[in-house]
Amino acid sequence: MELDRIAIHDSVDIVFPPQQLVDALSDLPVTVEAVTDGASFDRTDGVVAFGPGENFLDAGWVHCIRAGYDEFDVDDYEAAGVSLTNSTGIHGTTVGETVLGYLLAFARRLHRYRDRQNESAWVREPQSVPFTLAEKRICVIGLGTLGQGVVSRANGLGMEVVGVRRSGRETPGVETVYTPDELHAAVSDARFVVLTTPLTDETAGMIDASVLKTMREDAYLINVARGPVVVENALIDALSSGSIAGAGLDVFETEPLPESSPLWDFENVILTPHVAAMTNAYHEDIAALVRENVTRISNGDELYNHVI
Ligand code: NDP
Ligand code: 7N6
Repeated sequence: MELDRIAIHDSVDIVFPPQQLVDALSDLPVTVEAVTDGASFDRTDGVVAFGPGENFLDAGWVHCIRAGYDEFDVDDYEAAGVSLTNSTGIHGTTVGETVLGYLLAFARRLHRYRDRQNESAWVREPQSVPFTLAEKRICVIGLGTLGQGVVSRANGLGMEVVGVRRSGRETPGVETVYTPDELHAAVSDARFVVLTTPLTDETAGMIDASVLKTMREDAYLINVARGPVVVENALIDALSSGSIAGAGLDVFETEPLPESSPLWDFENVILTPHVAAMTNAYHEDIAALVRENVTRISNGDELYNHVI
């Protein structure tokens, strides 16, 4: 492919101002400019965007600034002969630290003390409630960039780490790696079940009522993957009946989470608005990925992180 221009689509603004990426790539030997919806493209254009957009199939290459490219119709890209690349590989630290935050808050009760601080209330949790993470079992479902970011931090806390991955491949820091058909066995004795898989036909609805029922009553579900990996109504039922202890949720079936969702009202749920990966350096990580592929395009090499 011949590359003359990189168009930074304004959909990236949900994560960083487009101009930050324009500036970070300004030394490239191609035109780099911000564009909005309605812009037209041709086969010499690369487009950097948050999600799918108008006229993208006219470009030569589209780079998604997210790891999860589930909103893109991959078949359309293949049929149009347009390269699609994603941003897996950059979120291990951000999401790993966010998950660590949920774990520490639940164990050390920080979310409850913040609730009470809002009411100027000096009230201690019952003695039986706080616990430590050391030696507790965590099950990480999906052992790629996000999963390994969680695993290394859980290792650092002295937790017992098990996991699930499609291939069942051995993974550093994970004592037992299960395959998806062993999901119930994997979650059954874990105090924390952390979801770090892509949203695919296989993972949609993977955490359903039967999996939630298999989890321990004192277990927490953490979802930093995609909302539809969990059957949200089944989760609400499990939280209402106390069949699990709580949940840390960054992603939801519908985003933004509707005001009417019961999930807002559980004191044992920590909700974050799809920000587990947010960082003021996000544009730098994207710039490095784009730069790598500009080099590969000029050398005629296969694109890094290519989906299509
Ligand atoms: P990776 O491709 O690095 O890792 C995906 C992992 O999921 C792999 O270990 C893979 O197994 C495993 N997997 C795939 N299918 C299944 C399955 N059916 N059952 C169990 N494991 C499975 O992706 P990332 O870690 O970079 O990102 C994962 C997802 O997290 C993204 O697709 C995105 O949806 C979400 N995400 C959310 C963010 C947020 O802001 N909340 C930020 C970044 C990502 P194997 O390796 O064996 O094939
Ligand atoms: C940007 C979120 C992904 O899939 O959804 C995430 O990479 C990105 C803060």
